[in-house]
Amino acid sequence: MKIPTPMTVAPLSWLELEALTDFRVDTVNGPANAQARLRLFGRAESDVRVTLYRDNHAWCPYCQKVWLWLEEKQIPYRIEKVTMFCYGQKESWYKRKVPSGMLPALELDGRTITESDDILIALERAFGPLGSGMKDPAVLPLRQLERLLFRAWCTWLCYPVNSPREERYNRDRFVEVVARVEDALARTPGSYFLDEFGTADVIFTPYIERMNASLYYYKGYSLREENPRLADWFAAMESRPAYRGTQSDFYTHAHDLPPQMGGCWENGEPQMQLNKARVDNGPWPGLPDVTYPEPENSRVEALHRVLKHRTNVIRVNPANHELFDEALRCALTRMMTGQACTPPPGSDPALRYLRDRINVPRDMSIYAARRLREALEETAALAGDSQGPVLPTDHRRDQDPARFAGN
Ligand SMILES: N[C@@H](CCC(=O)N[C@@H](CS)C(=O)NCC(=O)O)C(=O)O
Repeated sequence: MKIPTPMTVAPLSWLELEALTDFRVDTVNGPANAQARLRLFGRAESDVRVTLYRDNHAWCPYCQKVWLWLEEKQIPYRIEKVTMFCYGQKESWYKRKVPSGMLPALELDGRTITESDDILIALERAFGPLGSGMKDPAVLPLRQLERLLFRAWCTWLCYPVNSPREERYNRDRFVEVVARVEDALARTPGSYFLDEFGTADVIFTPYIERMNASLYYYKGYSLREENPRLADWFAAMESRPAYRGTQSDFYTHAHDLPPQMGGCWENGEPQMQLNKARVDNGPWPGLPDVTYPEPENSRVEALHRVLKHRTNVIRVNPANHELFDEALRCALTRMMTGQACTPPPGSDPALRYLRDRINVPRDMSIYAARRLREALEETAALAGDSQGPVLPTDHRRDQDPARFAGN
């Protein structure tokens, strides 16, 4: 008996796809977003005293700390984006400004400041603290605790071990420090580190987010699910639009961390294997990288972002451009209509090449990225099971911003 092939539809044209999205975002005065080059929060451009130099990929944790602070305080600022070493060549104009090339840097009334802590201290002097400030006696021990947690995380994640015993030891040391973080959070009635949201929360955010992602993926340990106070803290952070705009996802962190950290080491345990497969291949709904409800416009956001950059997205794909053009329209047709659309034969690795390179929040928000990855994967599966080229772990020059010039 002949097995009936599922009904599939023809791909929509680019014009038809364009008609399906009305996504608009005010990058200057709207919610925090990774695309903005200027943030005014309703103020005049002449009020801008600050320029933040941060990485193109919206990946750098120390940049996220300053970014979040500026967003929470609603300080008007400009954004200049710089390439990190592992993605490509550092811009020479930036090296003239900051010879080490390190990020972030900030210009405040024409004075250049580096080192994220010094930047926050200078910003506090100019604009007042965010809740309790950097040198507040309640904040200082929390800043130390954050560094302790950071070191315990690095020791567990970023060094190879010689035995399961050593692996367990590193895990136990990390879990001990997490228990101290839980105690610190338990000391206040609310969900934040102190009575009200402030600097301490901003300082913990970048690395707790990266710990949550990397330990889930490389160690099978779910920071957010195994620690109730941290779960509450995450949920409280996710209620803040400023955080949502800077928030990344498991997929992005799992693949962006190794080149930055000099390697992330899998422990090979069954839970780790399950988590890794799920982050890489789905199903993505329900992953503990995000818990606020999906916004209604996640698909139109994803479509809008692909349409905006489609020329480059097609140009940098290793596949034949015509083949990928059609395959990509198939995936977008599926995402927008829910109907299967069979892509041309041989386009499966090209679709997965893109699936593997959607970066949150650089390209789009968490839920938009999930929808797009899902559509790319489901569409690729109709053509075959060939994967794209394996993602490099010692650099990410496949993401060199120079290849996307004009974006
Ligand atoms: N202590 C510095 C650390 C900054 C830092 O390590 N920045 C990294 C990115 S996360 C960097 O700029 N590395 C150079 C590069 O990758 O291009 C701070 O707090 O600002």
